[in-house]
Amino acid sequence: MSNIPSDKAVLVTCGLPYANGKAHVGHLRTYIPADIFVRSLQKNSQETTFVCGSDTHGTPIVVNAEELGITPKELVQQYHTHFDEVFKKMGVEFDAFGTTDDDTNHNRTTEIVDKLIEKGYVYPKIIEIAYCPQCDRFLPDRYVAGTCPHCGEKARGDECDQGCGKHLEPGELNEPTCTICRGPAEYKEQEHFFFKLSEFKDFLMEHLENLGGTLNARNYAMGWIKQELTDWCITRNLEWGVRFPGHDDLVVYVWVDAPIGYMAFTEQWAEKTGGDWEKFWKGDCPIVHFIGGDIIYHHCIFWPAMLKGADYSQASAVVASGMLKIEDKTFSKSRGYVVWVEEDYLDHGFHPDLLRYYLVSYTSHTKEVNFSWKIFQDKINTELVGVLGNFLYRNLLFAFKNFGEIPDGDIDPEVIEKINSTIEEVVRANSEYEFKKAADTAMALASYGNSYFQSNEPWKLIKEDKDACGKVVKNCIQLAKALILLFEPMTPGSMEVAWKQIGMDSDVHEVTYEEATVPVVSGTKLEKPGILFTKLEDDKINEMEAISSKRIKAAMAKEAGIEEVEIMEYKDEIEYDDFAKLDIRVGKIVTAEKIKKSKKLLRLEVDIGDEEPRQVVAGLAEYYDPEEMVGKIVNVLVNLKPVKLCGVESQGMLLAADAGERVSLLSTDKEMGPGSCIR
Ligand code: B3M
Ligand code: ZN
Repeated sequence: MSNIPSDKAVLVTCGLPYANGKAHVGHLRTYIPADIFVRSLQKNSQETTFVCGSDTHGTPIVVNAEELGITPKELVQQYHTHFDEVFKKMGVEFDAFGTTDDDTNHNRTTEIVDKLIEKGYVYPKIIEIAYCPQCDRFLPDRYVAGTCPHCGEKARGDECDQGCGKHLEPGELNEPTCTICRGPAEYKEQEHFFFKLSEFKDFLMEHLENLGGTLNARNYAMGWIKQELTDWCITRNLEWGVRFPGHDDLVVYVWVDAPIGYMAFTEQWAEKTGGDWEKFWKGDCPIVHFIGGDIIYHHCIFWPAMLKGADYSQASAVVASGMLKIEDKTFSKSRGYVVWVEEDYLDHGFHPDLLRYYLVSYTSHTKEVNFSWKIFQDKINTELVGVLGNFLYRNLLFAFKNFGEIPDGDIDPEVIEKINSTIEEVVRANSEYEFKKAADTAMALASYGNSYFQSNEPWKLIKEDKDACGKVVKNCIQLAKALILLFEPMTPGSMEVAWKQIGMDSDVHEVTYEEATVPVVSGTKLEKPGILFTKLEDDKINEMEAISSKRIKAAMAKEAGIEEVEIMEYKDEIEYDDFAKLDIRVGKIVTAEKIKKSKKLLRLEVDIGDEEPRQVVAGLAEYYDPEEMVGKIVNVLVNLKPVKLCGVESQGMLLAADAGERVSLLSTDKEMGPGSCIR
C-alpha cells in the first residue's frame, strides 16, 4: 500500500544486520530491494535519506565473543567493517551506516528510556530469571535453552526458533538449561523493568490501520494485537549494551536500542551533511522500514509504541520481505544451505548487478525467493543478456559502425508514448513495493526496443535510405537512454557504463526519469560499445553448484559427527572380467591378537567356511581393539597371494572403508554364513 506523499523527503531504513557473522544472500534479500527502492524514488525526483547500521548488542554477540576469546567490541568491529564493505561492493549505498554502540545511539536510547520512565510507561517487577548455579550468573536470552511454553518445541532464549516462532519473555522457558556449562539452570527472583505495552493497544490498532508498506506486515501485526498485548520486559543482566538508567547491573534489551539506531543513524547523517533529522522523527516526513519477514512483531508493535510513548513520529510504512531458499531448501547456515556474498559470489567474479536483478525480479517482494545457480544462470542469460543487453549492444554497435555518432531524425511519438507509459507504470509499481512488476515493466520496454529494431530492418535501410535508417537508429538510442535510466536502480554499475556508451557525460545516478524523453542529441560522438552483460557459461555454474554441494555434504557429515571426506580421483575403467578375478567371501573373525613387533598389525583367524580358519594379518590395530573384533562378520579377499608381514603369513585381506582418521570394516547387512560369495 502506498501512502508516501511525493513532495516530501523520505527516510528509508533497513533492518540492522547483527555484527555477528558474515553477509549472505539472505541479508541481500532485504537490502537490495531497499536500495533499488531508494534509487527509484530519486529517479522520480524525490529527496531520500537511506540509513542502516550494525546491530552490536544482545546476548548472541556476547556468547560468540566469549567463545572466540575476544571482547564483544572487537567482534562487532570486525563484522561491522565487513558489512560496510560488502554493501558498498553490492552497490547498496547508505547515507549513513553506523553501529548501535556509537555514542549517538547510547545517548538517544538513554534519552528515550528516561522519557518513557518519566511518563510512567516503565515499572519494576520481581520476576523469575534463569540463573545458573554452576556458573554463578543470570542467564539472559541465548544463555538459556529449554522448551517453549506455547508449543513445547526446543527453544532458546527470547525466541521459539524451532517451533512456533513466538517471542519469549524472560522466565517463560520450561526446563531451563545453561548454554555455557550445559548444566541445569534454576529460576531466581530478580527485579526487572517492564514497558507498559498493554496501554498502547488502541494506539497500535489505529497506527496499523494507516500503516503503508506490504500487507504481510500489517496483517500479522493486527492479528497479534487482537490476541493479547502483554507488557514487555526491557532489561537484561549483561555488561554489554546500553545501561538502563540508574542500574549499573542492567542494560536495556537489544530490541530497545536496535531500532533506536534508525534514529541515531539519521542524526549521524544530519551531522555529516547539515541535514535535518527531526523532520522525520519529530515531523511528518515519511519513514519507510525495510525488514525481514521474521521481525514484523518488533517493528509493528514494540517500536511504534516506544516512539509514541517518547513523543516521536512513527513509520509510515513497513516493507517486509519474504524468505530466501537456497536450491529450494530452507536457508540454513548449519546445514550448508547458504550463499556467502563474498566467498561464493563476488570472489568468483560475478558482477553485483546480476544478483541485484535476480533478487528483485524473481518474485514479488513478500514471496519466497529461491536462489538456485541454474535459475540464476537462466534468468541472467535470457533476460539481462538476451533482452536488455542484446538490445543495447546490437543497436549501439550498429549505430557506431554505420554512423559513428547519433544520427539525425525525429523521435517517433509512439516511442515517446511508450517510454512515458513505462515510466509511469514503473513509478507506480515501486510506490506499491511491487519491485518485480517494476523490473518486468522495464524489461518489456527492452523487448519493445528489440522488436522496433527488428521490424524496421535498419540493416536493409542503410543500403536503401540512409536518412530513414538514421531515424530508426536515433529512436533506438532514445529507447536506450530511457532503458538505462529505468535500469539504473537495479543494475547501477552496468548502467553507468551504458550511459557513457550513448555519449552522455552527466552522472547517470543523479539524472531523473524526466531526462528519459529529452531527445538524444544528433551529432553526439559514439565510441565502440563493449558488451554489458556476458552470458553465464555452464562450466562456471557447474563449478558453483559443486562448491555448494560440497558445503552441504560437509555440513551433513558434521551434523552426523563424521569428518569431511576427501574425494579421490577415479581409477581407470575395468572390464567385468577384471572384477571377476577377485574372490571375496563372507568371513567371521574367530581370534584376534596384536602382533608384538608392530603398532599397526593384528593377527586374525577368520572362518571362511573351510574346515580350518584363514590366518589374515590386517593393519587395523590403530582402529580396533582385538577383543572387539572377535565375532565380527567381514568381507575377505581370499585369493590374494600370501605375504609375510612382521614374520607372520597373511592369507587374505579384509575389506574396509578408509576415511583417513577412521576405518570401518565392510560387513553384510544380513547375517550370512561364512563362505558366502560376494559378487
Ligand atoms: N539485528 C536482525 C534480525 O533480527 C536484527 C534486526 C534489528 S532491526 C532494528 O533480522
Ligand atoms: Zn514455541
